Amino acid sequence: MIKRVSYNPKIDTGAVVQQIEPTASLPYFTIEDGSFRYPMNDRTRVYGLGEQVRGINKRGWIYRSYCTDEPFHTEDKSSLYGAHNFILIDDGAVRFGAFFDYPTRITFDIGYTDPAMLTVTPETMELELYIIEGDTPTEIVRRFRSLIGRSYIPPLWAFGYGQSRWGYADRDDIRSVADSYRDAHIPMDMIYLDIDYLDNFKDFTVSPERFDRFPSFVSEMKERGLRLIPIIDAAVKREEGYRVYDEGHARGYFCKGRDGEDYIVGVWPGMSVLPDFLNDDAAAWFGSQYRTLTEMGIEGFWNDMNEPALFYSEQGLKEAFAALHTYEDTELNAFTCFRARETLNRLANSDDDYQSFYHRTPAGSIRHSEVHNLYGYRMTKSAADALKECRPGQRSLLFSRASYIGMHRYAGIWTGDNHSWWSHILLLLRQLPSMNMCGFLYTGCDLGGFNGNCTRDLQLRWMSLGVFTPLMRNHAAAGTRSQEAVAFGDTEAFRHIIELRYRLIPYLYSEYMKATLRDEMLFRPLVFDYPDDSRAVEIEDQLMLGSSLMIAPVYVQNADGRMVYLPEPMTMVRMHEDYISTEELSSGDHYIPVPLGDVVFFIRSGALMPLADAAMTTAEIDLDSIVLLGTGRAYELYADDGISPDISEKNITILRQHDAAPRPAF
Ligand code: MIG
Repeated sequence: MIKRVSYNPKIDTGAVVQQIEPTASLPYFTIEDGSFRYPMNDRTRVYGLGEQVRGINKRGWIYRSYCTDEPFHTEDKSSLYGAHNFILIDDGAVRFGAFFDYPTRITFDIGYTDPAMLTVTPETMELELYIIEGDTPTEIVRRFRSLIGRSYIPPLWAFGYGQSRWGYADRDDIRSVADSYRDAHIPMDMIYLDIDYLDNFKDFTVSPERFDRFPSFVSEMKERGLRLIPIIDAAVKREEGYRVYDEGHARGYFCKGRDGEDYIVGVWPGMSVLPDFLNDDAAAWFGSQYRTLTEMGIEGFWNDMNEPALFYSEQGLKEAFAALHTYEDTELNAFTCFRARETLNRLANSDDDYQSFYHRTPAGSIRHSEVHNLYGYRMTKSAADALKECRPGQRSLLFSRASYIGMHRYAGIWTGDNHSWWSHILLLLRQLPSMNMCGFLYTGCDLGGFNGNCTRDLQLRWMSLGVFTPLMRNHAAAGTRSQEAVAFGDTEAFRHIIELRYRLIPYLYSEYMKATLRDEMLFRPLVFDYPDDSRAVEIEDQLMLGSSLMIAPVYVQNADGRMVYLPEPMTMVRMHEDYISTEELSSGDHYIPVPLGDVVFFIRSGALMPLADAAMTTAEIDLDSIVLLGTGRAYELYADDGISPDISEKNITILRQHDAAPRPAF
């Protein structure tokens, strides 16, 4: 059962696809001082909130949905790039989900102020609240997911491995990345282009010096089995004579300041304007610009800086310089010195700016700060809508940094600027099920860490988790140590791990498509599958993956293995170099040795999983090579052409152990 309580929101966020008649009474919560309150007992667990800091059970902290370009994903933060306002409350006796469909800042105090109180505080009461009931967390999530609509369907090739780095400066850099992987016999499907490919950071341009004759470069790479995936930033450079700016400006498609003029912000290209993605015409116009690149052979994109991230605004900068002048020739003491320094730091992503520009929405002019969390969503929807037109009959790869629930129907997300820290392996693990609850299935993080310097062991361990995430991409910030699979000397261990990824793709693709068709989670906390197991409740460093697997990655430096809890007897699968071996284990606790470079995972009792031969690209994966591992009898393999937009249960074939397997083709 889903109940909707409506508090007359200003605009339709577009999160929900089902029509639900509003009910008058509010179940479970009481309202006090503009907050929704729910008393928690000792056993209450709270899940959800998607891309956030901290654990799978969110209890014991205060979280804020406010799309933020946050470069430090530490546990003292409250907001990252996404705004995913779904929580699932389970206290044993009472179980329900709550989705606060609200386009701007909303706070979830989950036992932070009062350990026994859950308090949800939106800025204003103008929201839709959906209460989702069900007997189990799995059922509640399924109902919620049917409320918000089917998740984005990536092409098969998007399950391949991708190499990225901010700082690949020109065609030769990209060629040498491709060559180095080929020479080391490491599979790969994609190379990403960061802002370096742009002409002066201008969207929908390609540097004529560094990437001239781009279309022929795109096809050269495609002949090698590699797709180039360029980045698109939200802001557009203000430069007369730059077609995208001129068109958008003439048609009034950029966000306006109080004076009715284009609001000027500073981002990568310098002084820039913000496309008004909440205006349908402006959004359609921006989306149509992607055609410039699809016509050059591009089939996928990543959308960045769409919180929107602002370095400064023209106005803010003026004020800051004026303020700094007042300190000139004065003797700075501790306080004034810090204040002076803060004057510049405060310029980025400032609330003053978010309150100073406006969108022309179907519901009239709305101040950005009132719809902040929809900006990245609408940018990415504009791209998805346009890609459907530009590339008819074909899926595209698309993922975004900022997001709101609803965007999951159009694209995936990556988890932004993490660090080369061991703790961020675990952070990804914990974000995965939470993002899945909110509909985001195509996800992954910058493997090896974005900021900071990676080490060989960190990258190997991180990739050993990355082989399981739909988006498997190695990405790093400019100026950091190289962390490609070929960057640490001995490449063999990396080759084995990335080859394992390609061997797993029939499983990952099948589970992804089934989860999409059936509104299920790909990654689940153990307690969702073993609700009566009191140990499973506490486990936050292992996950269920799809119908057959459990994963338990190593995330501690210098560890040679780890403790793993098996809620039931399982088949342990070990990849050691090129060899796959299996071993039956009893339920309970086991110390599992996992030498660096080995990958270990577990198959549930009575389940099977397909494993194919390794391949150099997704196009070369041979389903005829599939072997079935595990103790089950049958496996539902999903296989289609990997490109057509429509997916269907009809594409499922049952593979049986000991039968001659049917041979569908990708
Ligand atoms: O201000 O395009 O999260 O992946 O490499 C940094 C440069 C802008 C942030 C993205 C990151 C990307 C970087 N971008």
